[in-house]
Amino acid sequence: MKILFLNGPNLNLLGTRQPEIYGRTTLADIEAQVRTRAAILGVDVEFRQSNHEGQLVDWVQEARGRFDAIALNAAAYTHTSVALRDAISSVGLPVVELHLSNIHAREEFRHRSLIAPVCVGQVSGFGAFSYILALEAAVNVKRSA
Ligand code: CA2
Repeated sequence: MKILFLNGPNLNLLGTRQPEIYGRTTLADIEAQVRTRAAILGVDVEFRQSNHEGQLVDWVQEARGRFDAIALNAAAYTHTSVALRDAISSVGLPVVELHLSNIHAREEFRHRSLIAPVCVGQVSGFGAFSYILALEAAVNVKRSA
């Protein structure tokens, strides 16, 4: 089984700026943690990050036939991107929405996720552990299908 992790804009800055909100863990640290858990679960993972909406749309489209599920931290595009929502709804793969912070406990504009209705579920608020939970959820969705 192969799970694709996609990360949206500014997540490349994790661990280097605003540690009071996003912590001191870098995206590379998170990837290492996910890889450790993936090995235990016996699944392959691929990790990507882009600041560009179109690139994320391309990656979602291209995942069909190459991956079994997607774990997606769309970052700010969560709240704005109809294009990403349309890509998710047509890819034919389970997509797990994930966030480091609890988007429902933050500013009003973060409460609405345009992608939530086309994802299998949402993990939000557990910091780096949200990625582990999203991995577990994606594997469970596929194994119980
Ligand atoms: O909590 C999350 O994972 C978010 O997806 C993070 C996004 C935010 O727009 C979403 O509402 C919730 C922001 C990611 C920006 O990450 C930074 C990391 C360090 C410094 C600055 C930004």
